[in-house]
Amino acid sequence: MVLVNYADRKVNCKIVYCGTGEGGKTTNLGYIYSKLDPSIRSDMTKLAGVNERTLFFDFLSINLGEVKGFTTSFSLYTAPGQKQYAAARKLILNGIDGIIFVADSRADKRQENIESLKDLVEDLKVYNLTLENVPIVFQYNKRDENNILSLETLENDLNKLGYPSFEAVATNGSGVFATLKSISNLILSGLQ
Ligand SMILES: Nc1nc2c(ncn2[C@@H]2O[C@H](COP(=O)(O)OP(=O)(O)OP(=O)(O)O)[C@@H](O)[C@H]2O)c(=O)[nH]1
Ligand SMILES: [Mg+2]
Repeated sequence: MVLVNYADRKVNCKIVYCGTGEGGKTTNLGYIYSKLDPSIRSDMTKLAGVNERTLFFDFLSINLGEVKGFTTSFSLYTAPGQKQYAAARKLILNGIDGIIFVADSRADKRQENIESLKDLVEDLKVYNLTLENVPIVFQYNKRDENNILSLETLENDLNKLGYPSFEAVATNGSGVFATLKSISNLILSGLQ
């Protein structure tokens, strides 16, 4: 649910990066942080444990300026992908307006991607949300790796509803802003 403050004419949208462990969610956020002017973004909060794996979430806020007469900001979060952090993963979905599902393109991650999406569908039910009623964009990350799944396989496995999807190499930023812009457009176009 997009938080709209009519008195102050402010809109805040919550976007969560979801997907399998080590798929590149934190890397996406780090790239966005590194490229945006400090005047329009917050500091990046990282709650990471060993090996930089996300424990609870990462957070970055972006001020987009005026959109349709409202001061608009995005709160970007990453969910922890590791299996054992199911509770944190569920909590972070509270109040979301859009999801970026980061899939790991490597062939040996095929099942993990599918399971991660299945878990997401279950977690969304807690908030009365489904893949049909919450905007989602898919990002097929790690396209620079050697043994990767074809786009067709990834689309068939994950994107059955035909949402926008992007190839990415988050480590060099390729596809990162295209993905973010796409979910922003989906959310803002739903806000009439
Ligand atoms: N080759 C390659 N490596 C990547 C890419 N994106 C991320 N990585 C690497 O994959 C590893 C995991 O990336 P993270 O961004 O920490 O993954 P995550 O999805 O946040 O993982 P969790 O926090 O455990 O859920 C890191 O070593 C990254 O440098 C990519 O596009 N290509
Ligand atoms: Mg992470």
